[in-house]
Amino acid sequence: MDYIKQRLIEIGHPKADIVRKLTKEHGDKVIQDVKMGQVMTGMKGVVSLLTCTSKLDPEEGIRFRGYSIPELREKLPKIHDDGEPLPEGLFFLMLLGEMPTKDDVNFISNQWAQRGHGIPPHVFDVINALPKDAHPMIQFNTAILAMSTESQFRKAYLAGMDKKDYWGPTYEGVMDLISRLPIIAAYIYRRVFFDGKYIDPDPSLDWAGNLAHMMGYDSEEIKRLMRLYMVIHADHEGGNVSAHATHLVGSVLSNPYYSFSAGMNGLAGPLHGMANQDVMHWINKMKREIGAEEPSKEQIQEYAKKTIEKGQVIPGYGHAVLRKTDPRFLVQLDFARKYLPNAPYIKLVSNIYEVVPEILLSTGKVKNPWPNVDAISGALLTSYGITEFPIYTVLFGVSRALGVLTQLVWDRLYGLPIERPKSQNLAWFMEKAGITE
Ligand code: CMX
Repeated sequence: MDYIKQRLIEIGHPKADIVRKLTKEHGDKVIQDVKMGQVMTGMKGVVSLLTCTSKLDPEEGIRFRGYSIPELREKLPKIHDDGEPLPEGLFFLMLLGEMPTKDDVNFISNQWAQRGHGIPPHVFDVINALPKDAHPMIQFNTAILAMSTESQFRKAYLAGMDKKDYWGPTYEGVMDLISRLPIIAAYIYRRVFFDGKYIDPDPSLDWAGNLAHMMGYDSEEIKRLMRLYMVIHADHEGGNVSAHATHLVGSVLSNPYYSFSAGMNGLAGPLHGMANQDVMHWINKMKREIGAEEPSKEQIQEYAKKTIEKGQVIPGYGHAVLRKTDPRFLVQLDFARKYLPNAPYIKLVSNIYEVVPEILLSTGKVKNPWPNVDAISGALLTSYGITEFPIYTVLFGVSRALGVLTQLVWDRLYGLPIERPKSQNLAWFMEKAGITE
């Protein structure tokens, strides 16, 4: 058994005892009242999930095991001192709750490099059977499901396994799956946009650097961007759709591939991860309709107002939890200002940031008028020549695997049971409200 699994046992088993104690000895404790409005608006604010990998504060934004994004940028191991943190380190931190050393990061990097070779050939056949113009998220998710033939969890379950041991084969599946996602993502990218001219992984590169390399980008700056991108999109607590869907499906002991695939179906929605490409569509449509490469702030204002009047959302703005500018937006802006001070799309995104919040506020209903992670990520990728918008959500998905699959390992370490909230019909809610129609 490798030292990470050993450490998971040392840390995880006492925590699983606490979860059992909370259930058995404190199960009747009331922790929260739930309001009618919370149920009707997507369970906002209802505490109903146990997640330790990250915590989202409405004002401050995300913290991963207690560390903010600026702190991660400072403390997580990097390849170059002035570079960006390695996602391998964030995975270690989320998994074990401990800041990794360079050796820890190298261990994970090597594990993923080795395990990446194990993609069975039928997975590529399955991708190739899809039309080339099938959205990359369809191809990505189909490949994830096709890879579940490799699931060690199902084999171990059928062989007969103590409940306490479920986390072990889950961890193995999670490590395999994460190692293979960049290869799958790059394969889809090269298949759809570069006539199937594939690029082999470079064993000397880290996980995110290799993704950039296999996509066809070898500059150090793009690799830095990819590392940052993979870190900031990795996790956003347990209640976001991709995390919650992964957890929900995982709660019936579906293997990590099925569980993650559920999360990726959720990520493909325009109100979640698909927003990153919708932002670019919105910007380009605005440029076309206005007939200007660099629309003025007044023109952006007008266009944003029109979008709202048509009953549409402005992609990249708003959030179900956040009530301030997303720190994931700010860190990307910081990166852009350092490396791409004159990029037209970054200037445009900055101008949009200056005018759109006021317009959203003026609607009187938008709870958070500020930009989220998706408001700028596409502009950054585009500025580096990665102009194929449909791949953006796939990149988000590769990163999101780090968080939601770590959560899945912990779900199994804690021994969490099947998730089964209660639903009621409309008459029940009307009776509670004391109304008849
Ligand atoms: N543009 C226009 N209207 C918006 C808006 C936006 N960016 N954000 C919210 N609103 C509207 C909602 O549609 C809702 O309108 P109705 O009352 O008419 O239904 C109203 O404002 C209140 O919504 P809210 O409570 O502020 O926001 P929700 O928690 O319901 O939704 C989110 C959050 C992210 C889905 C929403 O802000 C949105 O649609 N944003 C645009 C899409 C986007 O950027 N999604 C990515 C989020 C980050 C991610 O997961 O990747």
